[in-house]
Amino acid sequence: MTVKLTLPAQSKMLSKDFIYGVATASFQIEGGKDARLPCIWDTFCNTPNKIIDGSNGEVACDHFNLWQDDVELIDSLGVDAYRLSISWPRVITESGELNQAGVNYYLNILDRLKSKNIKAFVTLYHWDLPQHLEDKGGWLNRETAYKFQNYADLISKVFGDRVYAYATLNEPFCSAFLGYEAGVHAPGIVGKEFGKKAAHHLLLAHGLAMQVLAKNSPSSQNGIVLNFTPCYPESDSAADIKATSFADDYFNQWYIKPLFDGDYPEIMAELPKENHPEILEGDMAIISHHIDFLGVNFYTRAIYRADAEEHFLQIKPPAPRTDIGWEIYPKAFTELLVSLNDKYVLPPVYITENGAAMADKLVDGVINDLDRIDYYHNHLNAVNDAIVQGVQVNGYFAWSLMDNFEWAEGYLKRFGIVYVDYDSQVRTIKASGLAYKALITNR
Ligand code: IFM
Repeated sequence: MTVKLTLPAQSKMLSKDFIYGVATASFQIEGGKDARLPCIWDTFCNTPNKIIDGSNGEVACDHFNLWQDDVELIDSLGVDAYRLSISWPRVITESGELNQAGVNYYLNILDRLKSKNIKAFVTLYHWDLPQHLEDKGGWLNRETAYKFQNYADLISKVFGDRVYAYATLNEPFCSAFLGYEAGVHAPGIVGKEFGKKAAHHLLLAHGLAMQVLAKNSPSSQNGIVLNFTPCYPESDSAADIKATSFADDYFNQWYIKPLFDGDYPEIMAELPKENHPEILEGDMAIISHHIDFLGVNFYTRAIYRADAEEHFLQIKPPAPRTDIGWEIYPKAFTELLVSLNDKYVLPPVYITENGAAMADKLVDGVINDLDRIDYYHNHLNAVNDAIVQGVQVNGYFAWSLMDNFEWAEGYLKRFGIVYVDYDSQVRTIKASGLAYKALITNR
């Protein structure tokens, strides 16, 4: 097991130009619920049996009150950048205007980051859709895409030059598939006929937001963050390979191909008509708006076999696995980046999330998470291998700055490089956080 994060001496990732950061998301850390409108995750948390530990985001890491200490904490890690998300229901009123108190909250954070020379990577949508929009159909309603454009327009005007990079959406796959097809995330809608419709409106929202970001904030890097779970066949049988390729198109390529090729994968023709999105003339041109960067989130891979009834069947991930049950397989990270680079004409890539949930133990005030250090070491080197093979990766963000509300898992899974005691809200930097800091500061 590795106890240090190291990279080959000649690695581009050891240059000072390579951006290292930590990432969070509004609903997962902020709390401060009374100072914003309700969102779909508030409703989902209040629905019995949706969150494993029955918890919610009302307090979370209390970052709403503790943000100044948290910015000091971020600074103390020596990072170049901080990736945060804006809570749409905190900054926009029900009638679509700015809520100045909410805006001020973020202006203060952005100004403090700037004063410390920490680049702000702002995500506009990390899943906390205002509930009043869900009440009108949420991402199944095309109008939501235009509401998002209005939000992006207003907020990018007031943020001015405080933002280094904007991501429109975080992981539209999760919003669309987990939220509107599998129903395991908010708003909890189940049905194959909904997922791709929601996905189309999310991607449309992305394209519409890109239009206003390009106009209001031409000097920031403007793009999107996609998550990928690369698909591998269980065997080299033709049937397993075909099933795996279908799964890859359904879960991964569905979200990236429209951005670069202006088209959905060909498997659309194999999906029942009632599952198709409604695509209006001009939509694909909006969706394929130029992006300055692609954010890639990677955690694990998935293995598939052919199935007589469904197109594919995912098998149980083999060991080694993290505490959330995801297989640790860094080679897939390299192969993913190289294959995306082969398939598409990519802009520069940022690894906007990578990390591991581990069963951390706080012993005598210390969290000796060697397993997480090992994970980071192997995944950072996997990114380096992709760079060596020609992929332009400009930065890497650890998920996450600190333990937080892990969606349907509640507070049971810890992804932080900083430990959070949820009773006292005391933060303790884990061994992985110290190792990350050493890597960054020793460059
Ligand atoms: O915690 C999430 C994050 O909000 C989005 N990407 C995956 C992380 C781990 O599940």
